Amino acid sequence: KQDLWGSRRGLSLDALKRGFLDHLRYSQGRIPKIATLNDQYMALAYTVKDRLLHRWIRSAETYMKGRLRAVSYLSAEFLLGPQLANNLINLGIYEEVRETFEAAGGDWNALLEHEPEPGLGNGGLGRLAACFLDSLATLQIPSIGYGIRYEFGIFSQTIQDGKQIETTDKWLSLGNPWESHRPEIAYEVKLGGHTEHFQDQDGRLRIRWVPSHVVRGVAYDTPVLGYKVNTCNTLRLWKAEAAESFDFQAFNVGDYYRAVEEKVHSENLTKVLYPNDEPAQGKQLRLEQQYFFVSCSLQDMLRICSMGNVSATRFHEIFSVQLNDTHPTLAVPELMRLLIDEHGTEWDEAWEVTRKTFGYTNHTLLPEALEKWPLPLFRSLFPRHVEIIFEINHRFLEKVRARYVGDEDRAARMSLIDESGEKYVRMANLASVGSFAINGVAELHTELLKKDVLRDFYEFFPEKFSNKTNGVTPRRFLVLSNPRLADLITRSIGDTWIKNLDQLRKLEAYVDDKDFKTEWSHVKRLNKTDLANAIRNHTGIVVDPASLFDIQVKRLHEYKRQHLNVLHILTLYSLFKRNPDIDIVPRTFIFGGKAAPGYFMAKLIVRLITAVADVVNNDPDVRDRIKVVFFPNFNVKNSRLIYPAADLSEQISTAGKEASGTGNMKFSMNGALTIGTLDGANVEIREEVGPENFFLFGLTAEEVYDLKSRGYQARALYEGNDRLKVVIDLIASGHFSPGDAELFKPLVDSLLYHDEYLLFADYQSYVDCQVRVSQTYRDQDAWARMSILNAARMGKFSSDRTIRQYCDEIWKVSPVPVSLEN
Ligand code: DL6
Repeated sequence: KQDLWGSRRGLSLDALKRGFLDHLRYSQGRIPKIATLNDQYMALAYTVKDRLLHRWIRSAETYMKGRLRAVSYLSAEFLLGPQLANNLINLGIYEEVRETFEAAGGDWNALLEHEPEPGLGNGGLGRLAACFLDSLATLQIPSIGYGIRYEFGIFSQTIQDGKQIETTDKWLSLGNPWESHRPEIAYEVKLGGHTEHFQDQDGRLRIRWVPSHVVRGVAYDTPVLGYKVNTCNTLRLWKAEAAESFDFQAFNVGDYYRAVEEKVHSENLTKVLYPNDEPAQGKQLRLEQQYFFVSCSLQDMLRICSMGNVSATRFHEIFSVQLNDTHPTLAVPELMRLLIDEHGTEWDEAWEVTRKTFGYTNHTLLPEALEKWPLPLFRSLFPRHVEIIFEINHRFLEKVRARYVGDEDRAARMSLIDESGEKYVRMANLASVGSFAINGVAELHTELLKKDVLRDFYEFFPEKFSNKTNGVTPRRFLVLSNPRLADLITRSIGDTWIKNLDQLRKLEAYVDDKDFKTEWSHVKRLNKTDLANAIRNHTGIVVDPASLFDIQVKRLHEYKRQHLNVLHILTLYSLFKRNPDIDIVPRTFIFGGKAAPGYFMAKLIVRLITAVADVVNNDPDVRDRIKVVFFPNFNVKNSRLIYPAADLSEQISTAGKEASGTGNMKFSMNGALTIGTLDGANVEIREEVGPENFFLFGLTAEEVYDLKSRGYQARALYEGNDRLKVVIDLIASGHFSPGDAELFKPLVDSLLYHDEYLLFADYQSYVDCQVRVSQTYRDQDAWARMSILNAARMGKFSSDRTIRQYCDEIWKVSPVPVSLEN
């Protein structure tokens, strides 16, 4: 027995080896001699998962015993990234396992490369949710993440003939060793139909929802281990299945195909993650997804309450539920429905419970990204919820009208229903009314929410609002991604920084230490060489690791202004064309990121980057002094090569548009310097690292607002700036699109005649700032100093700090250590 336990639980190399060989034999049915890379990966993953499950069971037992208050994080996206290395790091056995695997002749890098990326998110919002799970477990907070088990995650991107091509992401095709299917944890989710009023045995008026369609949600659990603690929490993702595998009536009359149609329709529900930046209206399936996962999750939480003999009316005492943006907002009327219709709770009490349960995090200031759903669609899917929303709205607007007598405009703005034309359900209003706490994700963002997007709500209930600046986990984004730098830091200041990132401040003592600086720069050079090799493998482009690596990786969006970066590249290019001998600091411009498949302008920007790369990289006048690369399929997995290799991080969104950004934090943590606007969390990063260690340019959010209200004329700026004119004319001339001079016309026209995101207004300031970047880079010693100071001052941007603030100020939950002893 001891032996068996050893191979399942032990952390000694001997126990791990036995576990691995057992899984190879009994889970994969292979002997080492003929094991494929996939067999090796699966066997090692199962070996690690055994250790996780041991901790998971102990965590569940501890939580159950104490009837503890827990956090439930509802998110339509969890962008986890590969699990194996992260779990080994959190177990504290990464190095030993790597060495042993390699000593036995295994190819460790190939093994890590083999692991598919669970791309269950679009970008920042989904990755933030994954960082939060890591921090919650590391801080030993009882918590559960609830989301959707998409069969296909975010699409894979390839670049063909310079264009983005999307292919489906078949992340489950080789099996997923990390998840546990829990067929016994399943719930029915109703859709469509109508409601009926009836009297119950006690003569009370009740409402029953008679659906037209029922889907089953089945749980798939992934263990989430904290760093060097025994806490192992759960990420529970729901998969849709048919409630009945056949419509027997249809089957009986011989209509076999109609019978399976129902099954196919149900299973479609969790087939695919929708890319954001696409208009949501009309996407019925997406709305169904949102309801599906919140209904399963709330039913699950109510089951957990009843298992602990806690009545439904004490739900809010057991669970603090965070809505990650508005996607899970149907949880508000759904909890009301479950309490009133299924648990017989009176309205007032149900509302009290609901209001005390939810917190709402807003992640966007872009008006077009604020979700609203056509009322007719909403009613056709959720007839009961519409009744509940109308009642919430009625009671809420009574209070608004009582406070602001005669201010009908305000009432119309705050209404949960947009009635200005076609009727819509406003999800941000519903989330704001149905939550006890509302937060933005960076100081500036929260201020702008209060001043603009949610201003009426801030005036109505100011006490609900607070800021929680985002953070990222240093385990994945430093320890795992940048082992060389992590090792240098640990050798210098010890390893306490991994759990307490403020400790990085101790690095400041080394900024004038010559040897340390040499080592710091050496690490960067090695990381750049790794990235240069990957670039050559993926794109065929050869880049020089001695050049300044200037990197912009993030989703493609006009507000993020990848095309402003291109305008700078073309400014340098035109200098080379005028004087090929000009002395310019060699740079490699690296882009990465996906464009939403239906976002024409974003895809055109990808096209422009690759077209510029083709010309610039091959122009003899440039003589390889600048290179442009579009790194395909940027994701969590390959970000491991990218953040550690950056000299310069591009954070150049129009001020007031980026809610926070988290890439900005990942770059600085890895010693990149930032060129950026005063937008999102850039503002706080600059405050922390010091203005002298940050390359600032551009208009402030207030100046953007003023300029727009004065009437912005982009064309006048173009006419008045010779350099800008040369660059725009070069694009417009067809220089980068031989045979199709009109290719970039939509982009050029949108800049000349509209320039919504003020590229022209910020152009000169950006180009001037880039000159300062180059001048600084010429002094490698000064650059290394600034790089060290950036990393040293990143303590604030650990997601551990963010989660601590959520725990103390919103969720009111405390750590619960888990012991492995019974
Ligand atoms: O809060 C996480 C992340 C921020 O860092 C980004 O600035 C913001 O753009 C992103 N927001 C979204 C919005 N999606 N929706 N809704 O992804 O959130």
